[in-house]
Amino acid sequence: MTTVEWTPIKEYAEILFERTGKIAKITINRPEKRNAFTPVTVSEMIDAFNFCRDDASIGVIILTGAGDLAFSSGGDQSIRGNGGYLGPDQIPRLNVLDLQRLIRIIPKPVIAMVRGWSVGGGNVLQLVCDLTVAADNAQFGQTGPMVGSFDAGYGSAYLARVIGHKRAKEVWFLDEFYSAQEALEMGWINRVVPLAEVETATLEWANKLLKKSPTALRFIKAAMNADTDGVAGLQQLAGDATMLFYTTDEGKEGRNAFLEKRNPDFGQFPTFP
Ligand code: S0N
Repeated sequence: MTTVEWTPIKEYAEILFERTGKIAKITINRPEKRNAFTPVTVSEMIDAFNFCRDDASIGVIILTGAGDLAFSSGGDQSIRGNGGYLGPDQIPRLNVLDLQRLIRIIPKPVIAMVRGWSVGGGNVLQLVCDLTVAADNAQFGQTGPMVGSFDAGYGSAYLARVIGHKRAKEVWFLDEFYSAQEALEMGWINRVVPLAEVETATLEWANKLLKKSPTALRFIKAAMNADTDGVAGLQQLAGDATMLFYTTDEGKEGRNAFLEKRNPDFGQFPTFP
């Protein structure tokens, strides 16, 4: 087991946000509540993910929960009001849905590092991460129908894509917990390691990812999203294609011709079969 030095990036109330080299780590820091999240926790995670998105020196993001007992137990039921979860402004929110989208569209790999419970909306966060490395003490489950809630978006429809319809219905209808090994066999997660090795194993994968072409990883992620996310997924893939096109001479010719008040000469550029 190797230990690394984590340097704080920014201070928050309910999360930790740190980095080691090009790897950022976002940690839900409410271990006394099994890392249940509030609208504040979620807003802070959104801020941290957006920071990672803009910072070119960050290549991979790890999402985790503080302590060995839980990745996250989902929405904090003690502040669940009518219509959503209540933060200091008392406006009922389900802002975790915005976070799910952000994890999906951020053009960098996101790895969930799961210790202990991964439950409810917390488990959906694990699901929408690109890869999941779990400790052997991890347990996975959806409890919505038991506590009077459900996530019929990524939590259900995307889960069915990942583990199959019969399994996804079993998970949601029966509200049981599954061991890390069972989750691995279902294709719900990617890797199970002993608890003491989970950070080392996650960093090992993060470092492998850092050696790959970021643009290749970005397009692979966008292409898989395009397949599962409909027009929104296509928009992401198309946006990435536009970004690349802007860097080409052909793309620049259109802009330059407009600014120079002349007709563009696109014929000078090669076409490929
Ligand atoms: C996680 C569990 C299994 C852990 O059991 P364990 O280890 O025995 O610990 P406990 O003693 O039960 O818990 C320790 C302390 O933590 C508190 N706590 C745990 N989970 C939560 C929570 N989710 N909210 C608030 N507090 C929590 C305990 O109360 C205890 O505190 P003390 O010591 O003071 O008593 C077990 O704790 C468990 O089953 N937890 C509840 C899991 C759950 O049902 N989560 C909510 C599921 N729903 C969502 O997550 C909805 C998510 C969402 O935002 C959403 C998204 C999309 C669409 C809709 C929704 C929607 O809200 O509906």
